[in-house]
Amino acid sequence: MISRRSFIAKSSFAVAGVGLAKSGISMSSLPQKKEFPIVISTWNHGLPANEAAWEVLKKGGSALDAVETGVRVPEGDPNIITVGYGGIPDAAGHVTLDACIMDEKGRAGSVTYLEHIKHPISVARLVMEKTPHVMLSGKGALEFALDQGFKKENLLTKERKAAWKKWKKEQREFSAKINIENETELNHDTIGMLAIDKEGNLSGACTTSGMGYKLPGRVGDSPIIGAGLFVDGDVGGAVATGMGELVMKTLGTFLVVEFMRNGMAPAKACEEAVKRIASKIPDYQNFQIGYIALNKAGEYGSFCINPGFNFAIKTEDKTEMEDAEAWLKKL
Ligand code: SD4
Repeated sequence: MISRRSFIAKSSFAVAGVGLAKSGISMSSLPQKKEFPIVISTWNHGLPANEAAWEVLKKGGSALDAVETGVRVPEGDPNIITVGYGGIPDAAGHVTLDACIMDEKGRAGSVTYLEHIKHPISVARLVMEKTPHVMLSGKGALEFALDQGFKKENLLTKERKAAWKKWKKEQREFSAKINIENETELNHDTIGMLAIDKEGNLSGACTTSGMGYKLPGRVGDSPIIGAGLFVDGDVGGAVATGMGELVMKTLGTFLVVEFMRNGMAPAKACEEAVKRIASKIPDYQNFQIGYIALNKAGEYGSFCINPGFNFAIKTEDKTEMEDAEAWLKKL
């Protein structure tokens, strides 16, 4: 189902990492070389997204431009069926998208329940830059996007429509599977990305089509500042993936950043936020949540509820995937 540790070996870390994986120690819980620029993002689709972000960062571009550019890659890819164009629709067959973006100055923008626009992250950025608001939703978000020159498109691909019809015919109900949010059993979900640029500024982005076959009208954690994404320029940032309801009930990424503010390393802060879910949500074992975090010093970390969550890291001398440590040791 998932490659446990699919390094694209470029650094000596890769060799060390295999041994560490066997010993159950995540590399990001160990002291790291602090280096900028850096970009990290969730799941396997983080690798190509990081590459696009890196093109911006290596030329001295801003972290904000980098995260927007990076997450636009899965948004535009119809084969990534949990983000943007080609995303799995809701139970009524509508592709409804959630996204948000935040920078080191504490500026934030978000769109929820947005239909017909391929790149919700870019709309979220314009909400941040061109309006006095943080969040636009549904019809209003669409009207804003069209006013800003975005093109109205059909986001439901032939394949997703056929799969939705089959799902409907079988009269199946919405159900969340750990690590898998689609019937093809591929490992790809929401993309959350955090980057630090050459200047040391940190930004984050998060974008998704949400849980497949969700109830019409449902909005998840991903566009909610403090739930799906939070950045504090003095401390660091965090993003979340998985069953958004658990993140919303615990304001997960805000919590991770607060733990880092109080001195925790990123991996430990993610672990404590997962433990908060475990202590507050009775049936948490049935769901996946993965957090990744990056502090201002360029140290990163992750943690998840169930094994199977991984994330992508890109620096000058590293291009790799890392498995997050899990609170529950077995699926
Ligand atoms: C949501 N958090 O809509 C998103 C889904 C997700 O990996 O992250 N999937 O609840």
